Amino acid sequence: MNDKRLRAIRADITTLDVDAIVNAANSSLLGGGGVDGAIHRAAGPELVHECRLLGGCKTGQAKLTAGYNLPARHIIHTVGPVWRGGDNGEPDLLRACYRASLQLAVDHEVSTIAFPSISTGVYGYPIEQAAGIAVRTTSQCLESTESTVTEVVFCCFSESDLGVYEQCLREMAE
Ligand code: AR6
Repeated sequence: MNDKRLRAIRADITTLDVDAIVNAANSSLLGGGGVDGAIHRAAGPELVHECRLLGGCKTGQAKLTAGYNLPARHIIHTVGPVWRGGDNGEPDLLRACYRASLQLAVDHEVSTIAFPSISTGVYGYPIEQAAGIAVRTTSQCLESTESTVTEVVFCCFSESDLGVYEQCLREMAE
């Protein structure tokens, strides 16, 4: 299946002019390093004020805030699993992140959305496995629901990650 709504690019996710960007957050939702730190810096201090009211977020779940100073209207914060070898429910939890984020996107009538490569930085999830889950789960979600989403961008930070995502998209198209 060749889903034309999905594509991968190399970019800083904070610069993307989409309806919603997804943040690879931690369960406090109060900021951190990596893409989370970049999003908080670019959105500005009002973001953490809103996040404080949300009461955190469990692994595999997602919560939505405004985008503040970002071009994106919304930020969907999700908490990916920490990689502990792969036998501790990590694939199910990572799938749950994509599902929960896309459900929130539909609930808020989001049309264009960008995901970072959740869990594959500090949290150590192997990129090949994580990218496969990202691409397949997203495609399934768009197929199975009356989705408002017309475009999903997998926003990679490195050239090598982009290569992995492009390979996954090609494999799905075969
Ligand atoms: N735009 C797009 N992708 C980025 C950006 C950016 N500006 N910056 C980093 N990445 P990570 P995780 C990529 O570590 O593994 C935080 O401290 C990065 O290269 O940000 O889910 C949170 O608070 C990698 O490919 O998220 C949590 O404590 C991907 O984003 C913890 O890290 C994810 O790497 C979450 O760890």
